[in-house]
Amino acid sequence: MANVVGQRVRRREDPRFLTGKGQYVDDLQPEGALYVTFVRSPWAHAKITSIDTSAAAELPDTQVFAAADVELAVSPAPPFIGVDERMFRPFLASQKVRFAGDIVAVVLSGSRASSVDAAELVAVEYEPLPAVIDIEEAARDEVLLFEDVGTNICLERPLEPDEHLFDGCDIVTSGSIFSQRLAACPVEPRASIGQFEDGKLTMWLSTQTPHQDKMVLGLMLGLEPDQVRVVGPDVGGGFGGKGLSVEDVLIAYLARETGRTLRWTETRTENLIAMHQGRAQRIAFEIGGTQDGVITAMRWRILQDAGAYPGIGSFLANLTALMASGVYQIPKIEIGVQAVVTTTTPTGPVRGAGRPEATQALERGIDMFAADCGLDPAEVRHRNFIPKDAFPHQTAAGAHYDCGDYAGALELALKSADYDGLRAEQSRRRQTGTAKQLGVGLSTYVEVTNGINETEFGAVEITSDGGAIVKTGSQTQGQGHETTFAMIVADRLGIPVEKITVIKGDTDQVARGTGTYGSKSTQIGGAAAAQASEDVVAAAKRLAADELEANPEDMVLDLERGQFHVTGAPEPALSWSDLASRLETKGLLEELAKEADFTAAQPTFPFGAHVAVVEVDTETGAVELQRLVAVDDAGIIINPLVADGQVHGGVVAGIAQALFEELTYDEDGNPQNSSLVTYGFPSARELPSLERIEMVTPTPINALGAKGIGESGTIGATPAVHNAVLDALSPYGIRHIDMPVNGERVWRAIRDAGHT
Ligand code: MCN
Repeated sequence: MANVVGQRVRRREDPRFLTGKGQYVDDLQPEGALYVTFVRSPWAHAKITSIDTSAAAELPDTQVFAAADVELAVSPAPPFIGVDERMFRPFLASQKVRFAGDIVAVVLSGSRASSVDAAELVAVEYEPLPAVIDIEEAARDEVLLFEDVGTNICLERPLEPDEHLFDGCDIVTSGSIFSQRLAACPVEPRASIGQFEDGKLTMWLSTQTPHQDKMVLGLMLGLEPDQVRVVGPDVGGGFGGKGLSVEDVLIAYLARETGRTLRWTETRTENLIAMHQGRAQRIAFEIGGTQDGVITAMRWRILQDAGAYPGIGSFLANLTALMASGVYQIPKIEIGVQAVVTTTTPTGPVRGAGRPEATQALERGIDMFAADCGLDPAEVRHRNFIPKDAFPHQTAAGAHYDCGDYAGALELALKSADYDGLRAEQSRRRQTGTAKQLGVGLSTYVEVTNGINETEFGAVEITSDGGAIVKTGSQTQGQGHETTFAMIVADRLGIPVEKITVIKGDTDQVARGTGTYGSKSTQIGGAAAAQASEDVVAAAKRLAADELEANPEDMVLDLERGQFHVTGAPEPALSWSDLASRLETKGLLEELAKEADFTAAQPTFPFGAHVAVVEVDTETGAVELQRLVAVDDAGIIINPLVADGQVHGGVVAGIAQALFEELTYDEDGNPQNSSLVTYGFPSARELPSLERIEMVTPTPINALGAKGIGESGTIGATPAVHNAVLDALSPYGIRHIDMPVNGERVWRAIRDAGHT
């Protein structure tokens, strides 16, 4: 049963999901639980003058808590971000609210309906303050969110501009890209259940990071590690949005305080307002180079919206800065980073998390620079690629790339898309003057996975029937780990996938872990499982040798048959089940259980090239995406079927940013997209069939040769589509339209250019 890696094995978890048998937090239905409703501020920025919970608390089986009733103070931002602690988020706002959605009280009641009714009775008086939703305005510090801090700037890496940076350049192209605010929008919203029994807290969470959640809950509640258990059952999507939230900590705390089991499942509206949001970053860029398209210098000023309380969202701008050089050899790069607080929902990671922003600015900038040089955008990319033989490669932005073949990826994408044919069709349409103009957009990208180079845990144990159990610190939210981790182990043990069980997401069952984000699970969690498998095989060879009275050095594992025998003598042989049952009788089966903690030497850098083809109706502004050709190289692919799914999902998210999705606030800070009617989540109707082309450049960084694939599509697709729309409009002299480049924006741009 060896060599299953690389095969299109169907996801083992799908029958469960497709037949409605998935077990999500809300399915757990604990007996006698109280339902939690959070009372949230309707104001973006206001002083709280009074909170009266008495009417609500009079309802039967109902309890109400405001800031004065809880000992939890603030939710600290991770220390590595370096945020001023006066900007930490209070669990319950008491003096001031800083976004529409800030929590002012928590209601616990016997039913979902009575909990919502009671929340309506909590009377809060506010004294409104001016909202600040625009990042440039926030940076001017005219309206302050934290008066005692005296500035809205929460993180800064100042730019010290070199006035000679562009000396000698024939052309300096400048522009600015706003990567608009997005929602992670998992199909399953956030949900948690908290229970405190016999001195132990158990939290069932819809989460990406059970072990980290356990650690933080312990710290916040003053509990020892053996007093906290986090269980992440099936998770219906996370997309970067699901870790331990302030809501979860409040539920844990109140479960302990009240002695009652508490449950919360947010509504879609609550999810779109209160779960952290992504992107919300502007990059002002200058790209300088020669007339023949060689880039020699670049300057970026990054301004990141942290939302009301700075956390990971502000830190992500550093990841953007790290990836500024992209796939290009740019000798001189200068970057300044600022993050500011605004009276909006706090920001955090959403699929791509900091890297899409870099690719969007760089790839749009390259197209503009190519236009200024009068050259084809593909040609300019070719003139600036880091060559295939220059790896490992350190960029001027500070990234250390493992391996790559960027020119190869673009060539493959152009050939697959028939680039020359597309350009010919484009010029034919331009000549005929038809309203339906064609746009062809390119993007070549490199991204970083396992970006902060973490360690992941994996354990493998042989069961008495000769099967295996894999325990992993990674936590699947739909990525298919139950299949791919079993495949990784199957290939090393020679045990069929069907006999391998993957256990994840329960801190009482899995010793350690970091969780799933940054597309790192396979390259570190998978590598840990592979390492543990190899350690099991080494132990098994020694024990099989004892059983067969042979020399351990002479033992081999026949991976096809899953049997141990002496080299060159297939008989006598011991299968895994023979060996396991013999060891079990001797009380030695646990010798076939091994743990590994895998740390890589550095992150990996997946890359690729996307080509988008759009048809733009120049009379109505309507944009129709006709083709999306995606070449994504994540090294050795464990399961191409799963990777296809990851790329499809990722590419759709990328297309959605370019064309459809955007979270906005009105000038008073009211969220404008609090349902899926007003948030432009696309459906299959808006999308063409995607064309995925695999390219494989194995990484030397781990034994699997694997890089991450979970976010690549999101990073590559957006600028390809954005560039395609602007390519269609280039004859009108239109150089920029903000994303999402929807029909209205395109129509306005054409009108403003004097062409309607
Ligand atoms: N894989 C593979 N070969 C590789 C790399 C990965 O076969 N060379 C497989 C993996 O084994 C895994 C899947 O592809 O089954 C994704 O693996 P990986 O790239 O390691 O990423 P993670 O498992 O760490 O997933 C995280 C990534 C992120 S950061 C977001 S956001 C995201 C994404 O995955 N959120 C998702 N994909 C998602 N897919 C679903 N369905 N739901 C989400 O919330």
